[in-house]
Amino acid sequence: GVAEDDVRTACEPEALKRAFLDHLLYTQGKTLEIASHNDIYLAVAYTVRDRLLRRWSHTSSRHKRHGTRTVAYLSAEFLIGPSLGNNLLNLDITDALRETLARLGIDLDELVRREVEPGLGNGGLGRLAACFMDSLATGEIPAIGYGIYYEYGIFFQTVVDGWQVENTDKWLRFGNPWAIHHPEWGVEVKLGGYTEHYTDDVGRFRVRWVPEKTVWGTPFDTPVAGYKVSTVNTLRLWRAEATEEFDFSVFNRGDYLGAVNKKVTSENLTKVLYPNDESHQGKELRLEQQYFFVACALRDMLRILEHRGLPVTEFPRAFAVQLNDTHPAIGVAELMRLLIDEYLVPWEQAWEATRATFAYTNHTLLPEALERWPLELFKSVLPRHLEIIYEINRRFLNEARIRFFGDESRVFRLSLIDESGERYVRMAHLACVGSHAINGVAELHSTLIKEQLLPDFYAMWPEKFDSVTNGVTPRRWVVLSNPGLAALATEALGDEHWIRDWPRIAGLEKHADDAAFIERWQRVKHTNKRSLAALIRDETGVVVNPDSLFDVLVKRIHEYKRQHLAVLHIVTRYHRLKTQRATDMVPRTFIFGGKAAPGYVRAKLMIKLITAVADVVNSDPEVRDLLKVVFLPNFSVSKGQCIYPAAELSEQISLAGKEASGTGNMKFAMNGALTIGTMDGANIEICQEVGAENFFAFGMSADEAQRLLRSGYYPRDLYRDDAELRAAIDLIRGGFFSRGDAGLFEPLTNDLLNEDRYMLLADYASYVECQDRVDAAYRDARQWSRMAVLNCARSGRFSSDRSIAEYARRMWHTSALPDTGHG
Ligand code: 26R
Repeated sequence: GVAEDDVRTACEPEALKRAFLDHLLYTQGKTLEIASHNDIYLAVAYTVRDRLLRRWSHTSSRHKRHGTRTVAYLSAEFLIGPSLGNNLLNLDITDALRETLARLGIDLDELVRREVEPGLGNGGLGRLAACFMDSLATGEIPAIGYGIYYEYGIFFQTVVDGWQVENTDKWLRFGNPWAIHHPEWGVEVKLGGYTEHYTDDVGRFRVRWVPEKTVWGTPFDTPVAGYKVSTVNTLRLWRAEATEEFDFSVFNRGDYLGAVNKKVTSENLTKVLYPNDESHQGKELRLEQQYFFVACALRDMLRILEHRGLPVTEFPRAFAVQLNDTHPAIGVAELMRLLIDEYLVPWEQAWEATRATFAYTNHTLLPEALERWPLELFKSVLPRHLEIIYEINRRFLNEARIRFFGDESRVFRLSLIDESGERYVRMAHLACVGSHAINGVAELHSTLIKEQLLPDFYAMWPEKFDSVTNGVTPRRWVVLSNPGLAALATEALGDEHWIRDWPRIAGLEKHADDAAFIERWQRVKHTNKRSLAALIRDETGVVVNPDSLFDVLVKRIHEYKRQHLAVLHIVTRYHRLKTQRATDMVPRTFIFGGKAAPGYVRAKLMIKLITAVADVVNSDPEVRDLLKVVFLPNFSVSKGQCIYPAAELSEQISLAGKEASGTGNMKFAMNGALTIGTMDGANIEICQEVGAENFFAFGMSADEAQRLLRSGYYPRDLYRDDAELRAAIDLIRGGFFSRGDAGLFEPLTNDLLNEDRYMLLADYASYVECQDRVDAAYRDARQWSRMAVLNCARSGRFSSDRSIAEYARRMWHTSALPDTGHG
């Protein structure tokens, strides 16, 4: 246990005060009188970190002693959000520290509010990895998250004249107190060059990889504390540096600037996160990033194995490696390379160990998001891995030929190499062949993987395919984000067990008809809405009415997510207000947020469309309070923490079959927003859990959408036959929202009329009709709140604690190693 707490780690107010003042002086070199905001923040953070590290060292030695299987979660993204509040919560020292600092005249809550967050992820996939790290630690499952320590995270979004503008995210500018740099655990990573095949002095066939360059990877460790347990796991992110030997060799030839230049090039490797979501381009640097962190991670695991005195053949008993999408899938070939080339393990044995080690989670079905690397590019970066992939493929396809006797077309489809045109390495196929388990992230998504994405693999190995519905951590997304709701839940349920056992939130259900409870619930929601209104005013200047219905759509901007369908609905409402006496309309505030990939022109135009409609609607006096539209810039974890608790209606309107799961949908439901959504991803499961009568479902099912597409889809007919739809589209394409510039939104409207890949027009009427039912329901405030309570109370399945328990049992074959306090 944590028995021997000393002045550096004790959690009483006196010890905290001492520790804080010590850090202020001896780490920051300041006294309270001259300390800046950032000095104070850093001294507080170091004070908290000391307490994490004490537990962390206990956890590490416990894990070493017991030698249990450790989960290695490999992810190119970890979108962890701000750390201070979360660490205080999990260490259970928020109140003690708040009081201590208050006596020194310091406002802890302001430090928490102003913390800059590391944006080391794009969206759903990166945030899921962060929720999983929280649940792994809380479940006391030995785990290490491996990823990249990007110097610049996801760009900072501003909106200028209604357009997205990207700014570099210099999150490290004022220092990062949470991570500890460990240069002593650095590893060398080879890149490029060629291979040599030779016979060694005892007559064995060997391969030597002669790289073009090497880079040096060093880890930055962030301790990840579980909620009120003594387990502290590790998030280990790697930064690339130039290798010393390399610099010297160039330097010695007298080319100083050349040497420095190469150094800069090496360090470019981990400079910036690729801001693309769901759209893969074969960029060399991205492949290098992926290989870099995976090579570092596997080397690190081998170091740990050795440290524990275990032979390399024990690898799968020591580690369960989870591939978060295909971004780390090169790990399959890298582990094979390490085992056969460096440890001289025979192929069959190496392959068995590799498959026992890896499991693969798929996060998208969109064809443009599936990673494929042009063969020539792949070969130039990873020549040895290409040879190994060829050999994996040769053996695999021989197996397939026997299994599917005479079916060469199936063999062609299964191949790790796409040979239908220009040749590519198919990363999903590599991940699939090299793993013992493959899963989708919601039930529908997992079914579609089996039936449509990888049907030939499913035919070959049905037992490998599984489904784990995503989840989100109730610590960050309820306790931290929504303290009002947390207090209410604790009072109604009589204890705080629900925080670690989210299904207990079901206990709120029996209060759904209790008038006093409902009144308090409404007060909490109203307070949250006022905070969000203040944020909106500060960031956009728009004043919104906290008594209006807060209707929220926040997520990455993408055509398949159909933000423009929400715009068509808003324009329809506006049109009604201008042409009819629509006096019974419920006042609404439509709140949008989300980033567009910088190169995704169409998505950026969607942002411009939202802001253009907002400008017109918000300044039209005739509309009064009935309609307000805001685009809140730079949607992030911090913004999410303000937004989800204030939302009343959660917009989840992707075309059915396109959104793998969605996780924002869960954050909304937990905070008591009702969902208006399609039968897509985890929406289906949310609807099942909360009951169809508490969920606004609309639109085609995935099946119906596919059938319509196959039978011939003619969006222009829908436009012709629906007067309201026609009016909305005509307003946009006529230039009404663009000062008469009819050309501005033409790329969008023309696409809707002619192709409409995501079938907005097919779902439009159903969506608008459903929104009218939302109005009707909102008019009865009591009844609405009752439904909101039921949404929260019935969200028990959507905690990431449940997801992690499923992975642990079914994929990782590992369980909790709790700290009993007896060593
Ligand atoms: C550029 C390319 C290779 C790339 C493709 C896709 C880069 C990043 C992504 C992000 C994808 C994989 C992603 O975030 N998918 C989301 O994962 C969430 C967590 O499982 C799901 O909830 C969400 O539905 C899905 O879109």
